[in-house]
Amino acid sequence: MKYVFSGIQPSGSPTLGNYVGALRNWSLLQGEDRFCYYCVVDMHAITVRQDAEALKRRSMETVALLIACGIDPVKSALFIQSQVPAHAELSWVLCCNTYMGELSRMTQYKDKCAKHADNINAGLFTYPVLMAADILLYQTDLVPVGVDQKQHIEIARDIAIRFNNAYGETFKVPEGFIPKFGGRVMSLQDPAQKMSKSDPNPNGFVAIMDTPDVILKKFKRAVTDSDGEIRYDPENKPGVSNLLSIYTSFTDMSMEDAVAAFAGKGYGNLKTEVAQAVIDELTPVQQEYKRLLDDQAYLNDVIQSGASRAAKHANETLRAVYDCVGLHG
Ligand code: ATP
Ligand code: LTN
Repeated sequence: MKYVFSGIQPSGSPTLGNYVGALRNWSLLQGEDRFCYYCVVDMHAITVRQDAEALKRRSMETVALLIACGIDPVKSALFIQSQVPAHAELSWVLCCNTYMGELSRMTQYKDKCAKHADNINAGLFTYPVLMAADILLYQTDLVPVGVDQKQHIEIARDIAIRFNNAYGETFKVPEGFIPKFGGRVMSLQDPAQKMSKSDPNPNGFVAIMDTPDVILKKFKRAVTDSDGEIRYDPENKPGVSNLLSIYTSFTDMSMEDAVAAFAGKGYGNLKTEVAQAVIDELTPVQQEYKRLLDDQAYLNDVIQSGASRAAKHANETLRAVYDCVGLHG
């Protein structure tokens, strides 16, 4: 059996970037010979100040969204991080086996410090260790994420290798799973920046829950260039290339076929076609999400059963780790 693990923070409303870079693959990776653990990482979210009630509500909304995006809570374990204490427990042991130097090189840490200069807390610094604990608890083979998480997967691998060398084979060394196109969906307003749900300009991102009108409007306003030719060239034509790569992700077309289909057409046509492909796929997701939110009893059952399945596997690894380092547990 192969194991898949991934996590999403319940902060803000998820975007097309989250969908294409991660969520879509989460559902596609569910298969006969793989068991998937999908986690709403609320403990990661508190590295940035949160309103308590809003955080609880958004964690449940994120669970509903994951199911609406095709995650089957019977096939996979879908759970909330804070309900499985082994994550925090392993994180402490791993913190004692991680160097300050390697953590201070993390680009997400540097970015977040710049964004939240009034709250540079220790949790922001040890964030990648908690993420390594998430992954390593489940003897994970594959971690489906967007490009921005590559450095965090690398440090999780380094921590696993170092621990195995020091204490004997304890952890599987995980691999990242990053899509070829769509691993880094760019902002519609500034195609040099990644699309981010925390972008203060809402025209930069499309939220999965945006209405069809809003989605169309945001794509129509997308920044392109002035040469008028539709081709894939991320360096010289970042805006158009971003639209093309979103289009291929939503239509399952190859980049070659997509470029051929738009030959001789204008940017206006590209924008409306991309918007339509996105609307077609997101409409049923939105309907299912709304239906699920009305069924809190079902969502509660899902997270309780997800947490108990996850805890069983996580506690096995944690016991082995405690034994290695000499803790009683
Ligand atoms: P923000 O967009 O506010 O920076 P985040 O990066 O913290 O949010 P999460 O919700 O924690 O986002 O990310 C969930 C998954 O979505 C991760 O695997 C991440 O790599 C992926 N992801 C986030 N933004 C993008 C993007 N623009 N393109 C592709 N994948 C993305
Ligand atoms: N750091 C990730 C979210 C995350 C995650 C994980 C992803 C926390 N734990 C484990 C994959 C595996 C983010 O900010 N996108």
